[in-house]
Amino acid sequence: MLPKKGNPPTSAKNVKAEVFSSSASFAEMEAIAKRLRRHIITMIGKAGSGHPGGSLSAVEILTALYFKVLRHKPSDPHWSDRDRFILSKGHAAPALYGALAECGYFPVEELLTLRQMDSRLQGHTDRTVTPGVEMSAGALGQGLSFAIGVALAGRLNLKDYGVYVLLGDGECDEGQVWEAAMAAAHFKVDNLVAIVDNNGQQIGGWNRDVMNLEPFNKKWRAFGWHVIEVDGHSIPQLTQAFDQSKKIKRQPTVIIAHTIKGKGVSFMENNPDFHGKAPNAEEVKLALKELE
Ligand SMILES: Cc1ncc(C[n+]2csc(CCOP(=O)(O)OP(=O)(O)O)c2C)c(N)n1
Repeated sequence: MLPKKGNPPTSAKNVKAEVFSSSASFAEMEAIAKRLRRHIITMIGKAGSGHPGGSLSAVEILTALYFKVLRHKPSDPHWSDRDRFILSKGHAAPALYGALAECGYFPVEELLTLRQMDSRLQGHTDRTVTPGVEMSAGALGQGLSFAIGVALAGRLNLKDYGVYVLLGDGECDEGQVWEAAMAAAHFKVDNLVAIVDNNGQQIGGWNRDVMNLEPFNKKWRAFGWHVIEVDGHSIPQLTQAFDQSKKIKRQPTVIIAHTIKGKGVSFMENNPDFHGKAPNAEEVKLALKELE
């Protein structure tokens, strides 16, 4: 099934029918971030499976992008001048679905169909069914390469769109990430921004125990990238970093966003058990109470 073009906006409060403008205040974006966390807990709890930890850590990054940085049109997901957002860590699909629904790509109520048969919202992203999803993902390590292709296509087609790609830090264990990092610098892909959700953990625990990435910033710099480090839960710092990235020419930018896995729910924070486990009914209740 092909994605439906021009889905009508939903009842969500922040929906605008045309190009999103950058008018949301920081306070409004913080409120949106809280709603995204509630969506993540509710939809994964209902589905009975999914990845809460790495979805919750990415919430402010997605909020800043979708409500401040990206030029996009929820009423026309295929608009050719849109900025592209590519979720390379495809298991964080619930966070992306929440942001897309809040923008009006599809109804917020549809979030409750996560992972059901025939739902447009599968456990990992599928660009052929979900309005607003740019890449089918789930096999880690591929999004940066994909994003370079999209960015170079923009350059060839004389388009001025930006390409933003979100990677996990554990995902950066993949060799393909570093081949892509080399290629982006070599081809001076300056319409590309990579964001690393640097929550310090992956599926099997702390990165420092599984595969140490440090000195992470120096690695990116050595590969020819402009590096910015921010608190990945600070929407002001994130938006400032995205602003700065637009001024960097003839070099790709990476934003290393320091985050907490499971952010916002005390018993999920820094708890690898909730990497890929759904909260049970009691845990959903507790989590939603914390997110009031
Ligand atoms: C190629 C590939 N290998 C293994 C997996 C299984 N897997 C899913 S999530 C994950 C950990 C990813 O860690 P990270 O990128 O840090 O994600 P986050 O902690 O932000 O959820 C792994 C190994 C996968 N999806 N793809």
